[in-house]
Amino acid sequence: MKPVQCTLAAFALAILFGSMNACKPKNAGTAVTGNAAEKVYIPPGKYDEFYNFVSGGFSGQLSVYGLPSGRLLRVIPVFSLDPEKGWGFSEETKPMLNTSHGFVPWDDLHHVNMSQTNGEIDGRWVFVNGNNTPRLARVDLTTFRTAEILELPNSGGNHSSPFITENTEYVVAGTRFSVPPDNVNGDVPINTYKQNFKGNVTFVSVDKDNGNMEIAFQIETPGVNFDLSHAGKGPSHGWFFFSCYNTEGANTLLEVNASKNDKDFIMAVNWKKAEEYIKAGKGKKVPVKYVHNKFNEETHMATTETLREVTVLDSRELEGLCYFIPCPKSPHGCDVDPTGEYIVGSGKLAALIPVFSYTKMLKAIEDKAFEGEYGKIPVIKYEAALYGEVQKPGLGPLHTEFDGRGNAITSMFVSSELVKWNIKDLKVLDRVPTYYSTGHLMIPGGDSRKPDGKYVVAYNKITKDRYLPTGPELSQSAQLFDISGDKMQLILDYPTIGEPHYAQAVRAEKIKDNSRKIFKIEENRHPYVAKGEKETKVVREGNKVHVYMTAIRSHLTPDNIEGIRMGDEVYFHVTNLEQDWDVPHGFAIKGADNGELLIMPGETTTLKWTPDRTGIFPFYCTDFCSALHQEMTGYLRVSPAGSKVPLTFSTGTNLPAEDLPAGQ
Ligand code: RUQ
Ligand code: CUA
Repeated sequence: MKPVQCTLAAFALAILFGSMNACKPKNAGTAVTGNAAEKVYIPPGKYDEFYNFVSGGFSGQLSVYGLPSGRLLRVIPVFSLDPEKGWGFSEETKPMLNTSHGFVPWDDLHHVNMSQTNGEIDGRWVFVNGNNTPRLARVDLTTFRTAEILELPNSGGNHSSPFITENTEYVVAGTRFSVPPDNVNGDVPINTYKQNFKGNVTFVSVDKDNGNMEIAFQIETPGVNFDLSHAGKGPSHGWFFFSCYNTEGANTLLEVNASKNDKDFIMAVNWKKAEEYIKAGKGKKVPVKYVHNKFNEETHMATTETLREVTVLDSRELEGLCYFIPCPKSPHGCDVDPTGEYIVGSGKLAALIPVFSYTKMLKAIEDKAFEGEYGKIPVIKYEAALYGEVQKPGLGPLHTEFDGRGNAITSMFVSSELVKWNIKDLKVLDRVPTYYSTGHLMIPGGDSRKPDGKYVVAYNKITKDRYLPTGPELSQSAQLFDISGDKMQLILDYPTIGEPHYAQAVRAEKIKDNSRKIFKIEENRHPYVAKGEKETKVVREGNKVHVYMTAIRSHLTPDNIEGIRMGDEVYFHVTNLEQDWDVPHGFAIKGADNGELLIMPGETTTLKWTPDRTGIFPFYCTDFCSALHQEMTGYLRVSPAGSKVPLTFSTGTNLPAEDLPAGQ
């Protein structure tokens, strides 16, 4: 496709013909200029300045890049199976992917929000959302592993999530799809949307010490689609803002029927008020079913708990809880500036960006400057809450981040560009083309009270001609811009894993020294641990056989196992005895239909294996751990069901008869 200059007409055509990505900037081939290479070059052996946590979109994982180099450091499986780490393959991690619908090993991970203290990113946890089967996850930044996954009831898609308050009191989850609540009969005609479908936003509390999540309460709302959100901060701490579309209540052909209203809404929620209502017993206990999965670092095991009740507040009955602010044309991003005073709504189909004032909103509520109600919730007059509009910013504004110097940068999906504007006078200051169709953008700390306004990264949906072709699917990309001067300067362009949506970054110092190196073997409380080779054994319990195995450079104990029979279920519980940083061992056995294991120092991990034939089955370590890694192997013998071969196991002693000393 030839790049075309974007005009409003082209924009309209793009919408009409369903190709929202039809507009491409001119001179798409423009290369980086000047001293760009120098600005992103990290010499071998030196560290990056920032960790950048980037959503993997439909791949369900989270990836970690260094900035400014753009080097991929890690992929963290969350709502995904990962053969690199055995995530979702080991018996210990499988429960993490349980839901009330059963094992759901794949989801659509969009947004990343890091924990904050006093409005600053503190480097403790990253929260991410599962968009399809509604879930929230918390990743621990000492281990770079998913520590917890919480399912969300009364929701149908969890897009407006996970956004947090300035002291990580709450993580929120607004449902993308309104649906009949879980406790009513949902077997209703789809075209009764307006009567039967309800919206819902969930406030999940986070334990200050260990990060554990719990649903504090939900707020039932009229049936709109919640898109994105951000918490108030500073003076507006205590409020949450959610963008909503489909205020038309359409249930079919939304691209037309949910795009009719000139304005949709930003919903302002007074969550301090919600807390008061909860205290006063105004919440209704509602029967639901959802699961909560937690990984325990001492037992090295995940557990699933099924929960059956939530407390729901009714936004239509409880005064002062929710307000709607009209916002032009299907708002997407909903972003609050570092001072907490300005709320930016990005209407994807709007030709301007409205900026609302928190102070004016409060005044409007006090003066009852309402233009009416929507589903019994007061609608504040647009002008009464509006600070001003950014005129002609570009086409298809999606998301806004802040540089901490009084400026905002907004991503333009349709006109493929980043646009910098001043928050006070709402004047556009600079624009740069992106390649192409930018979704989210990210400034380190750019949604916090203290942005680190040195770089902005654009996360692009389409790369077309940017990289070597790779078949029908091309890579998505990230583009790094230096924003320390007046003009944004493109300095790096690199492909990403999966489809990046939101991302966050933080100075490396906030994380790197807390990085965990090993699990202490003496603290291992796995029920099948072997804390030394002396504790290794093979135990038969009916047709279940438990192998307590250890791994250390460069042998597995036991490495000869006989007496396994057809019909057995064999559990290899492998403990890595190493107590050194960066010395994992792996485990694989021929015919395992269940993948392999990767075991960190001091950890125990289990592979379940069911032999499907008799014979000899080699097993081995899959991680090249020493010069004698190729020797880190063993054999297992499978005999027919009912065989009399005794159960034996050993390492180093099962020698051929002719090698044995006389008399043995
Ligand atoms: S949404 S760009 Cu979830 Cu904007 Cu992705
Ligand atoms: Cu252990 Cu290779």
